[in-house]
Amino acid sequence: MAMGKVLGLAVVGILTALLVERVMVFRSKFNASREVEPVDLPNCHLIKGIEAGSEDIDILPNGLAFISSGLKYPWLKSFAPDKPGEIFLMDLNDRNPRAMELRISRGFDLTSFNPHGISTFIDKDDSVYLFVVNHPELKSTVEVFKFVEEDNSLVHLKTIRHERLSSVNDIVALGPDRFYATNDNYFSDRILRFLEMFLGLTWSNVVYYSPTEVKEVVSGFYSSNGINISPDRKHVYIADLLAHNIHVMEKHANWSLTQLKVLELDTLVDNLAVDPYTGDIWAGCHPNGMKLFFYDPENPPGSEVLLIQNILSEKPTVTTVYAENGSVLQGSSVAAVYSGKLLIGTVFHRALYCPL
Ligand SMILES: [Ca+2]
Ligand SMILES: [Ca+2]
Repeated sequence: MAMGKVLGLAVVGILTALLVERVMVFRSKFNASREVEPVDLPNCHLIKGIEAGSEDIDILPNGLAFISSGLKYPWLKSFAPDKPGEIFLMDLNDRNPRAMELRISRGFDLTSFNPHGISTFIDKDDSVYLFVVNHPELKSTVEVFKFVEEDNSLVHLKTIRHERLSSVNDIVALGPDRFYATNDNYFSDRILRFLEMFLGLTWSNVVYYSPTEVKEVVSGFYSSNGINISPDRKHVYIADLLAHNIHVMEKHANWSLTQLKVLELDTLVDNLAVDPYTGDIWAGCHPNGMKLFFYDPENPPGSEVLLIQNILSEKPTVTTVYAENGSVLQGSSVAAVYSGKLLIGTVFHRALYCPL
């Protein structure tokens, strides 16, 4: 056989081996073969009026819950692709809490509203600010609203755009004008995002934003997703969706972050909620990422809620509070509690209310 043919065959062989290896790593990053062991909670019910997602939920210490709904995002299903997104409010002090759509002040472009991660901030004067990651035309902006409880409305204060905020997934507010944001991918283009995930690039990061300084504070994630802060505001928690873990970071006076530890889990961790009273972390997780990203109504993505206690200790406790195969709730992305009531939100499906 000619030398050229042998070489050609060797090259094809090596490329095939590399591709097979890539596919296997990709499948393990997406937990492609995992099926959930169901963990049931009694007396849960689906929340009326939420049909096209409840990707992120943030509950104020007084029991008012904000819910972002209607996300349209590359590689993700939408049940209402032509309907603008919305923000719902639920008062968890009510005996039978209902989800009510918040009115948004005039002058804000509602038709392209595509809300994703959210975060609240309570100022010294008790003003409540709601920060919302928005994807108008699939770009990334952060919208800052002031919540006016008297008339159930959000007054739009400003739109923040920045080249470092290129593919924002979630944010955690640090003040009325500053936040940390996760960029879940380096690329925002649909095909390039797929390649980024397929090749296993760790180009995803976390950015600090303020009016005077914008900087990358951590990088090297496969896909940084949910971000939140401890009640004493000393530690920041960052979920890496495709690495199946949560990074515990120490926050410094200049807003830089250094890593204290990483908690490894067997699920794709999405948003993180922190109980303001106990400091417990509630994680909305995707047991099987393949079912989430390649949606099949016959075999839908399931839901999984983890409760993480004493994360700073030697042995944090991880409890599966709820797990389900998608016959009730598809693609849980967030879980948050207030006074014995649990809300579970999803990327594009419905939302669940569970008394604990
Ligand atoms: Ca959030
Ligand atoms: Ca998220």
